[in-house]
Amino acid sequence: MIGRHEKKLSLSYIGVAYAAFLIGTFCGLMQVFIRNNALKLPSWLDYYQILTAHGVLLALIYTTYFIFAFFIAGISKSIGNFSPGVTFASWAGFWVTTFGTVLATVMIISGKASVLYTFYAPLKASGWYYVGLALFIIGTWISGFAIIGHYAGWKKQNKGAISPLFAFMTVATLILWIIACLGVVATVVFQYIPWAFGWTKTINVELSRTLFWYFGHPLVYFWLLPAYMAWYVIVPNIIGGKVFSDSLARLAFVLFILFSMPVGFHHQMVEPGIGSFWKFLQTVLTFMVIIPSLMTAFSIFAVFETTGRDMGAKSLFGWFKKLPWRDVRFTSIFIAMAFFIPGGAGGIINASFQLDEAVHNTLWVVGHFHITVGTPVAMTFMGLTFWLIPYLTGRKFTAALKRLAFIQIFTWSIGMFLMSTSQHILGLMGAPRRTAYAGYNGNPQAKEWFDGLFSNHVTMAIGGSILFLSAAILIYIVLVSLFISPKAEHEKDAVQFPMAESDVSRTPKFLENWGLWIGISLTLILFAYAIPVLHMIQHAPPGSPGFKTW
Ligand code: HAS
Ligand code: CU
Repeated sequence: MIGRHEKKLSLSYIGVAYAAFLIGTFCGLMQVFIRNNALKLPSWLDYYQILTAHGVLLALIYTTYFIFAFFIAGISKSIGNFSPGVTFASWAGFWVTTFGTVLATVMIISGKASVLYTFYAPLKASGWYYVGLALFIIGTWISGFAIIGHYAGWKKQNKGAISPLFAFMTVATLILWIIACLGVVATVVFQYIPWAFGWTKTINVELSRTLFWYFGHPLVYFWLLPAYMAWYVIVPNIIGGKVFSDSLARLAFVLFILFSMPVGFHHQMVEPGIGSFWKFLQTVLTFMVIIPSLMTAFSIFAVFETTGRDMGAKSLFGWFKKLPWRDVRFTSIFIAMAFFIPGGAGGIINASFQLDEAVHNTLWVVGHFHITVGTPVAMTFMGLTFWLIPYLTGRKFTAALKRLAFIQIFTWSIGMFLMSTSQHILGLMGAPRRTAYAGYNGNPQAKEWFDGLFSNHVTMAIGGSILFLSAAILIYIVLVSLFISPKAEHEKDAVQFPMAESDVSRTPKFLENWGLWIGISLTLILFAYAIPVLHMIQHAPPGSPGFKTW
């Protein structure tokens, strides 16, 4: 049984997550209409302010809060409830993170931080915005260490035993997050804050971008890995099977710890000031980090097929029909996975040194992240929401809610398909990203390019509107399952946390040798970053003053 505090913590994280989701998706709706020239904003609101809010609230706040909700509920299920110390630290972490979130959001809404979610220097926000970001991260560290401490306590009591898969994956994801954040904390604390408050006059732009992307790439795996946890550990239970291979799943997560960090230059391919050797090296390492995703794809197909065959499927693809299509907890996540096939392929295109020249800074990249974080990750979180909230509140997920959930995931899929396809195609035609301005100064020839079925801003706006409709339905489902739906009276009606069995009998012990993996990870980071970063500091051009372009 989940404890009272774990339940409250998890629900508090979910509450903030969905508040951010509501405001964030509304900002997204406004954006597609501005780019379509159909919406003029009032003078106190501008495109870049909304774009910043959209990115920060959805990519950073919604994801992080949902992830912690999932971790806390799942870890208490897999290795038991928190001790008083862990509970106290978890609440402290929640409040520090939330204080940082509120501070940063207030700065964005008051128009003092329209610097987008990547906050590239020399754009300069109010110093309090960066303080908010720093507190946000420090809060997640406190919560993260609390969970790791809980895990360490379990290990001590179960000497020599291999930890349950869910707990292992939680710890791996948190280790990745903590190592990744070192870069963003370094730039925010030592570069942005002194500069924004006027204690230093200039900033080393190249260094700040490099420290940001050292964090920015593993950030995407901090979003992805909890979704993978659902794919590895939750989905097999829902379809009536078992984890395909415990060792394979653990190895995939270890590979993410090793190869997520030393690859940030693939976001800086076109930047001067980084030698092409170092860019190429990080390109190669980027291709290494694709491997655990391919292993995941293999493992998912394997679990679908073996489970289907156990249920009596005979022909080559007969197992496909045995999947529980009427269970929205499954169908939502299946669609999420399907979106990740083109999403991942697009990532491989971006990571290819030369091809990135064609797509960098275009709407293509925006299309890419809407079919990575915006669907595979977000829709997995939606699929989890459908049972996680009822599990925590003890309420029922009624037949009416199930029907609504199907409408919600289908509208999200259609909206995202329309929007992201047009974003990819528009991007290939050269439509820029990070800009409110979408045409080419009325150049008639340019207009023609943008008139195809999928290559125009109208399709993008239709997609965006369907997405907002879907978001509104989801918020309704969340509110009903939080406050209104009837309580499950009998134990058998109560919604369960579906966690699949995982056979650890053949799992090698060294996979849990965290010291080894952290050591190799840090070595790879030094190898990929030490020399180019040293060059950036030694041969830095004069630093840049700040600019407020909005
Ligand atoms: Fe990315 C830019 C490269 C994955 C998010 N990425 C971004 C940005 C974001 C983002 C937010 O190299 C924009 C940042 C900004 O604002 O500037 N990305 C990659 C690569 C991968 C990748 C190589 N990205 C992600 C994930 C994200 C994400 C995951 C979020 C969660 N990305 C890049 C690059 C850029 C970039 C460059 C910079 C571009 C530029 O110029 O600025 C890989 O990790 C992808 C590997 C994935 C696969 C897919 C495996 C498939 C699976 C599903 C199986 C499905 C099944 C269902 C079984 C190889 C696991 C069966 C269903 C049936 C229908 C049959
Ligand atoms: Cu990346």
